[in-house]
Amino acid sequence: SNPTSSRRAPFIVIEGLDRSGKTTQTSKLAQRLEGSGVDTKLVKFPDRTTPIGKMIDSYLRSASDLDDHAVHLLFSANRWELAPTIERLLTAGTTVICDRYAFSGIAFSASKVDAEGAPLLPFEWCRSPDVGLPAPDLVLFFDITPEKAKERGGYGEERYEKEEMQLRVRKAFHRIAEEMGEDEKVGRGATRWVTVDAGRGMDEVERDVWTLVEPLVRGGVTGPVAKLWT
Ligand code: 2DT
Repeated sequence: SNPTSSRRAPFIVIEGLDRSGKTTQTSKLAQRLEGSGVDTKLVKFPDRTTPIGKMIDSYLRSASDLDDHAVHLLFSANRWELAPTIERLLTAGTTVICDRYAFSGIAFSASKVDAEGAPLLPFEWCRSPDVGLPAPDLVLFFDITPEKAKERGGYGEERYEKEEMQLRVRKAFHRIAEEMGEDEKVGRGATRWVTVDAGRGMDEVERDVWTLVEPLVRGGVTGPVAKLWT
């Protein structure tokens, strides 16, 4: 068999905290790739345009209420509904750049607490519905201190955009970062996790992102798309 026939495009996820500049950098990256002639598809989760995404959107804007378990599963289902498309794109040679993924799914849901401050959803329960999703080849985690985030102006109006919640989310992301960096048992598999200091200037961050992404895109990836946490 021809070894080059199994080469495919990389799946790159950008994760991070609110006010980290994640969305700006994600679209800059996609534009820069396209500008250099790389076939690129930018995706974002939650994808609020699908029927499931519309339920999520309504929940996030507090226009509706949903059980915490139910909305967690909707976020996951919103990824699963796009999973075959992502896999098809990668195999066809299109680089997929993704703004948020399953790591946000865990970090936010596992950070929800009751009136006494006790977690509402166990960490491992939060992970399970996303096990087996297409695994990213690279995750760039945009980390920013609460102080720096504050300097950039207040959070928005949506349900999770509260300081206490954001602090817990950051801790949850750090737990995930540790696992993805070191723990073979959770099956980080082929995914490379890199923490990016997003508290720096926009140009500096952009330079770092490009240095990490460019070689991966140029070289492509060998073998099929891996399954997350398996
Ligand atoms: P945006 O501000 O990026 O649109 O995100 N979230 C996101 C979850 O709680 N679970 C998930 O699986 C995902 C992808 C993060 C809207 C909010 O939704 C949160 C912020």
